[in-house]
Amino acid sequence: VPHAIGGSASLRALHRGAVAVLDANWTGASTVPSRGLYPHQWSWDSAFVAIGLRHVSPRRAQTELETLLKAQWGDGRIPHIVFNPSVPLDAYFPSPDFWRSSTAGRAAGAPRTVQTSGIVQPPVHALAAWLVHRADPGLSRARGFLARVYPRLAAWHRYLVHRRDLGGGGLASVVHPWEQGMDNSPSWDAPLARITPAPARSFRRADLDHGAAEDRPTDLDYGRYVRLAAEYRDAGYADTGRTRAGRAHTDHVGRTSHTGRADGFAVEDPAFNALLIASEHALAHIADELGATGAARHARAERLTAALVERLWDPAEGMFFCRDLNGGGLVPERGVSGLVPLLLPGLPHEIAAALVRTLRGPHFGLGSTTRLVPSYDLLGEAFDPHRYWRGPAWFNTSWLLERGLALHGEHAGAQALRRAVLDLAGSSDFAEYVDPYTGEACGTTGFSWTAALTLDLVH
Ligand code: 2M8
Repeated sequence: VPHAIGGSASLRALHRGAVAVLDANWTGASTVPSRGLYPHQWSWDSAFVAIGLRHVSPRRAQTELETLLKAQWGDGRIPHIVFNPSVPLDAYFPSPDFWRSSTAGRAAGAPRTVQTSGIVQPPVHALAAWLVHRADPGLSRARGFLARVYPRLAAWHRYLVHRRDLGGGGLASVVHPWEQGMDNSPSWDAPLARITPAPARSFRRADLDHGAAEDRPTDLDYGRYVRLAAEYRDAGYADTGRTRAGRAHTDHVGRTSHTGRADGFAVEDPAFNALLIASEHALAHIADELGATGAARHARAERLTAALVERLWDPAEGMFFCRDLNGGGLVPERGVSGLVPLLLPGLPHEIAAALVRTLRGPHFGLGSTTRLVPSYDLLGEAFDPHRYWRGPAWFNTSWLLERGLALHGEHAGAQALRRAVLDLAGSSDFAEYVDPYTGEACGTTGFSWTAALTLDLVH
C-alpha cells in the first residue's frame, strides 16, 4: 500500500468504504452501478468494476466479466445492459419490453434466455480480463478463465472492427450516444439535432425518481435517445445502411433501403476507439499467454492507432475530436473523450506531449483550476459543472488519464491525479461524478466504478 493521501489509516478507511460499496451493489453474479438509478448490469461499468474487484476477490472479478459475456449476441456484440429479471420493469427506463432483444434481435443472434439492450458500450473488457488474470494467474489458469473468455472477446472485437466500420476508414462507430457512454456530451448536440425526438408522453423517465433533474440529461435529449434506439430496434439491430454512403450502397445492390436521408446517428469517437485499441493490445497479451501469438493483434492495434490519428486528430487544437459521419467532419467541441487516447502506448511522442499540454491548459485546467478532469471544455458555451457529461468530472476518465500520464512518463502529474481521485472519492461518498472545481458530489453516491477504480489506485 502506497504512502501519502493522508496516511495509511485513512487509506485503509477508503479501502473499507470502497469494498462496502461493491459488496452492497453485488447481486450474486455481477455488480449494479447503483441500486437505485441503475439496477441492472452495465457493460463498461462491469469492466471497471472487475478492474477494482481483482484486488479483493479475483474470483468475483472473473465472474463479473463471465456473467456479462454470457449475454453476448451471436454477431459478437456485447449488449450495454443485461437485465435482472427480478427487478420490476418500471425501475429503469428503457426496460426489456422496450428493447425486445430476444425477438427484435433474433437475426443478430440475441440470446433467448436473458433480456438485454441492443446497443453496445466502450470495449474495456479485454483490458479488464487481462488485468484480472494478472492479479491471480494461478486461479485464472485453474479455472481456465482466459481460455473461456478469449473467443468471446475476439468475436466482440471482430464485430466492432468489421460491422461497425461505418465510415470505411478503419475505426468503429457508435450509433447512439448511450453507446459511447458520455450520454449528453456537447459533442453529440450537432449530430443529435437532426433527430426528431419521440413525444415526451410516449415514455416515462425512471431516472428522475433517483437523480436531480438538473444533474441529468433533459427531456429533449431523452426524446432523441428514445427515437434512435427505437429505430435501431425496428431495423432488427442491423448495422448496414446507417450512413449516407452506406445507404447509397444499400440502394445500389437493390436491398430495401431507408429513404437516403442522413437522419441517423453515426459517430467515430476518440475514447471509444482508444479503448478498443488498448483492449486489442490486451487481447494480444491474452493470445500470447494462451500459447497462440499476439503479433497480428498488436499490428491491428497499431493500424487502428494510425487510423485514429489520421481521422480524429487536430494538431492545431492539440486534441482528438469526434467525427460525425452524417454531418461530415469533425465536431468542434472539446470533450474529455478527445484526451483519452493518451492511454495508448503507440501514440507518436508529439501527440502525447500535446495532449498533456491540453489537459493542463485552460480548457481542462488540470493542476491549476480543476481538481479532477472535467468531462467537457471549461470555456465551452455548453459547460455546466453539474449536468452529467457536460462538465462534471468522472472517476473513470480520470483513472484512464492517470494511466496515460504514467505511461508517457508524466509521473508527478499521474501521482497528483491519483491523489485527487482518492481524496474526492472519499469525500464524495463514492459519487457518480463531481463538480470539477469544488469536488461537490453530483448524481448518485455509492457508485460502483468510483469505488472500484479507487480500489485500483489504492493498491
Ligand atoms: C449512464 O448511462 C445510462 C444509459 O446507458 C443512463 O443514463 O441511464 C452513463 O453514465 C453510462 O456511461 C453508464 O455506463 C451508465 C451506468 O452507470 O449510466
